[in-house]
Amino acid sequence: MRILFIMLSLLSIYLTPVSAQANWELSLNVDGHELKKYNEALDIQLNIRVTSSPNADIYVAIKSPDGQLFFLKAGNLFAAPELLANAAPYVSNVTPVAEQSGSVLLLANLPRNLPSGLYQVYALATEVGANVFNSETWLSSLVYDSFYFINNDNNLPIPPQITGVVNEQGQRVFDLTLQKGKKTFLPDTQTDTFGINGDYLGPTIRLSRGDRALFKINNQVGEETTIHWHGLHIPAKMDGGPHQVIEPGSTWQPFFEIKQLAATLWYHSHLEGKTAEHVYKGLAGLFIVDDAESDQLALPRNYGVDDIPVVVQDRRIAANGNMNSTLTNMVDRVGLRGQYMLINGALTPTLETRAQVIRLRLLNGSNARIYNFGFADNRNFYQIASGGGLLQAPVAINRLRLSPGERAEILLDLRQDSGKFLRLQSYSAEITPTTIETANMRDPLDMQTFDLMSIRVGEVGNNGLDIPSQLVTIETLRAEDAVLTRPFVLKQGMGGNGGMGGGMGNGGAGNMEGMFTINDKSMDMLRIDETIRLGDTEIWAISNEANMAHPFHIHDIQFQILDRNGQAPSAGEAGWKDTVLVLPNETVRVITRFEDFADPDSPYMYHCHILEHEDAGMMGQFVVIP
Ligand SMILES: [Cu+2]
Repeated sequence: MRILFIMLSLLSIYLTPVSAQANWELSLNVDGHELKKYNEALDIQLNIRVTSSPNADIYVAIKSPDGQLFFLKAGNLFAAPELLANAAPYVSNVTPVAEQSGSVLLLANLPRNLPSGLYQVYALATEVGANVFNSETWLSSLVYDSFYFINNDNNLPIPPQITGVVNEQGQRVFDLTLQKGKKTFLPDTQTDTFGINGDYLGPTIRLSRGDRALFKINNQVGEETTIHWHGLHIPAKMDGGPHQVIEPGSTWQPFFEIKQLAATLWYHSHLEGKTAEHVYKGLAGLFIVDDAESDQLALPRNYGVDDIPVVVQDRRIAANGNMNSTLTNMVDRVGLRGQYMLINGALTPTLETRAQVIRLRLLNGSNARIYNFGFADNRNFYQIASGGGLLQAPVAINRLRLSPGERAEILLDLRQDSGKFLRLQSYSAEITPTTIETANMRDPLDMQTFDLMSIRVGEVGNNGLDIPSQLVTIETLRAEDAVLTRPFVLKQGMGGNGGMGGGMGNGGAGNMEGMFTINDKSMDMLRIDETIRLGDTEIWAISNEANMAHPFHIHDIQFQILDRNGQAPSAGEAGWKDTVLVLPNETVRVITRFEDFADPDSPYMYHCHILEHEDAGMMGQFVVIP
């Protein structure tokens, strides 16, 4: 039973109580969990106790998320009511009985056409015939309960986890089929998609440091594509970038050993000029690496139970289900962003979990949108890993900014939250002034807070875990060990074919080819931009001279941030990373060591991880030579 309280502040705009005589004592209870989903039951219980007469009018009203007040009206107490937009007693002239209770509203299935949000329920007893809006004769206090409604019944899908089948050579063998699919994102519609061993996205690949893996990647999407292993430290020939094209109908068989720390990585299409379209359609999946040290830590590790993959993607979906990735206007220069939030491929879903410490592995798998994660109750959570591995210790935060391509792992302490629900949101308005300086390049969500998913906490769990105080020791790369500092200047121009001068004209996005550059150059598959000696430690100084933020990704290696405009990185960024967001007017210096793999003939990529920018040429190539 909820604690009842007088809602003077909230309801004072509707109701003006003067003297509560408290002869009548009401209590309200919305039965069950605070969060109700489409198709679930709603049962609003009213309990009435009376200490003395007179008769009363009982009012019960529901306030919907859009602020409308609806009054329940029934012939008798606990009979099925009508809902009226105008003030009316639920039941008039009720004769006092010592105590009675029952349902005032009982629905077997909540309909989908109700708006999502908080529903507030109120009850009150007044003198018979009193006008509830200006009564001076309340016979009870105003009582209140609430529930939160989500107008879908999507549970968070958990991508299947695969560990491969060991062959005679001791390799773990993975069969991946890139295929066309159809998927229902919006109710009653179908969307044409690409997927990996499924309709949309792919399985979570799970391997440990020291494992040797062989992938058999069969391309059935009907056109060329690639699969790149984002964040993996592997030979350039196995990297799956633009040079490792998989022809339609053929099978690419990369193999490599896992030679890096435990981390949440991912894989996705990386075809020259078509990365955005292919990832948007669904060619992506998670790639989780474990190691002996991380296996020893007291962290949630039960995949899909207390260790939850969370792939966040926004999508622009038309009412008929079509996912259109055509760039049309000034806003689209930021990259393709959509109004719908898909988490693991489901529209703003709900994770059902237990009241215990859980781990979320967050991947910003969007083409262009930057998220500023937080919870609606503003609670703290604990970042335990950046993209390339665990941090030294959990970092308590209530906001986490992740740009496209970046990952983070967080712990959520739900031990006291049985029966509650959490809403994971993006507090985008808090960061957009720094990430998109030009107001007319912002989309409607950029200056808002919006829901990504909810978490419904059930019974107390039994994983017995706490928030640890320490995690791992990170080897710090030292600036004085670097043989050089390589500058990378990110710029936005008018572009060769696109932008103001050509393409769409009139400030459209149109063809953005050449609009965004690195060191004044646009990607050329035949040009090697940087040559690096195997074993060298280098500083890369990435400067953003454009008016929007660009996430900079380097293949092959994990780096550490030395500084942002001379300032040491935040604790959550003081670990291994392969993608870093660089704000306008910011220079980020990162340091890394190029180890293990040299191949003068096969380049690795570095690029902006806004996929539309990458496709438009904001990418370069480096080789590591012996
Ligand atoms: Cu960019």
